[in-house]
Amino acid sequence: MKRSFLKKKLLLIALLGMGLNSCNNYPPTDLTQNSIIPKPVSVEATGRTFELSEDAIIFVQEGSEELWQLGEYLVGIINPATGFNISQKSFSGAPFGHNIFLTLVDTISPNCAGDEAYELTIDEKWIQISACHPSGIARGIQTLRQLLPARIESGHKQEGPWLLATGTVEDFPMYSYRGAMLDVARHFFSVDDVKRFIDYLALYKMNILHLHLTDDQGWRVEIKSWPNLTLEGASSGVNGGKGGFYTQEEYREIVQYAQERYITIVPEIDLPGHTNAALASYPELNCDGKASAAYHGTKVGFSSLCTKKEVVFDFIDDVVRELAEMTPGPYFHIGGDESRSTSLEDYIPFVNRVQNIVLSHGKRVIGWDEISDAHLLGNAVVQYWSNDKNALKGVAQGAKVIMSPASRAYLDMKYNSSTTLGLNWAGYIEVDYGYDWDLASLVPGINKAQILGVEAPLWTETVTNFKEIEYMTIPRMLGYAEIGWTKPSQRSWDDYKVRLGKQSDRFDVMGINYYSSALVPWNVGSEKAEEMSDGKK
Ligand code: NGO
Repeated sequence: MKRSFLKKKLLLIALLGMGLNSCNNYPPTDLTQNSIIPKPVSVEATGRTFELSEDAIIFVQEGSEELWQLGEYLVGIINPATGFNISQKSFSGAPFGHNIFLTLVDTISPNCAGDEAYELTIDEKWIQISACHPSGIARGIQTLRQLLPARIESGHKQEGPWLLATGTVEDFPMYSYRGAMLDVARHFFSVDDVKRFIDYLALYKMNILHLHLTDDQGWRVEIKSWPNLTLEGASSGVNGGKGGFYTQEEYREIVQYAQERYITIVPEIDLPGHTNAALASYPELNCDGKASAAYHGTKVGFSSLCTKKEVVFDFIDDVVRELAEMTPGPYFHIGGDESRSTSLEDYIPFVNRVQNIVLSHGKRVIGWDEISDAHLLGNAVVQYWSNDKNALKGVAQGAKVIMSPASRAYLDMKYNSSTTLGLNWAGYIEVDYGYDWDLASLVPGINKAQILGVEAPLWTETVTNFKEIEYMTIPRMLGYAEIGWTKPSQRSWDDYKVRLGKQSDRFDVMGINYYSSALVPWNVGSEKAEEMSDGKK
């Protein structure tokens, strides 16, 4: 009895939702009325509707293992909520039937700008995602996902129909590095938490997850040649947090999960400061040869590896080697920030030597903007977070810059004075303030050609669980995704806030604990979505 009443109620709500929608776009016929984030380069509508039905097949162009895996990923997006049993098959040739096609081509319109360019065509009969590289197909799949009704995000069967407006999306990113950072050192987060975070990045076409793996409060990744790092150094956390670490197997699992979503993991080992956890694990890394005590506070700048000892460089070489072996991406982050207990005289040769170690293990160096004091080698990258002069010094040495200005892009800054989580040393970052700026006009002297992209770091001194990660990250992260992808001339807060508001249905179905800023016109349909998530939130 109760069940059928609930069913009827759901149906009524669904019909009501459709009724509300019919005023604007139901059934959907106008693809330009989409709410895609990041905003695509171009969207053209052809005025009709495609219905995804249970007899659809995902046809994957034959001969590409990567495409086959992407087909599998798309099946995983579609089947749970539709209740369909769609499968994938290899094919070559022109699209037909009511199917979805993933196709690699030599060129697309406007061109194969970068590896992530794609073209999505929704015909009345079929859907096709074409790209020059599998990474373009991966991004196109996320666009298709965003065009499907929000209830596609539900892990269990929902009522259809599954309708999409027809037309074409042509798209490619402005910057090649678009990411977020998760500090797993101050508070530790499980492999499942990291995977969920990766899922959120993927949905908005971010392609980098920087993991801040070590700090004063904890060492979070197993290094087999230096076992005490995790036997001792992983058991602490801020305010007596229980700590934890990733075994090498778990780290590889994270890397692979990210890779399947075309996201690169950037591991960071913060050096020579922010190293108390290492100094507590191995006395020989300290200048006085005595192990330091575990640290549970939140002060910065008090620790330093003994930069004059050879054993310190043996240690770094082992750590970089083991991590580099498990990291297929091109980057290795050496930290380098706030080394207030290391004199500049010691800091410069130290950073120079560490860069060589990283290069010898085949990786490209990234460091916080302070590393520009050293002689930057190879194609080092400077991550700008607070000091314009440092970033400019890096640029003067030919380095590329990742833009992570604390006052605009730190996910741990409070939204406003009533936000309970987070810090405010760099100011408050409301959703509009986090969105409304441009990478290439923030620091005079640093322009587009010198910028690799954008990264939004989430430091976790005050963030203790995944719900809190969500609250600080969503919705600001979507803004950084768009800043990195979409040309400034195509972006405006007034246009963005409407598209952002329409994401709330999706957030609700996904059970995301987001910050519902009063500046955003959140979607009126969200009540319906909440019902469908079974009150998951
Ligand atoms: C700084 C500091 C981190 C803090 C963070 C807090 C950098 C690069 N170093 O950013 O250790 O956790 O601020 O906002």
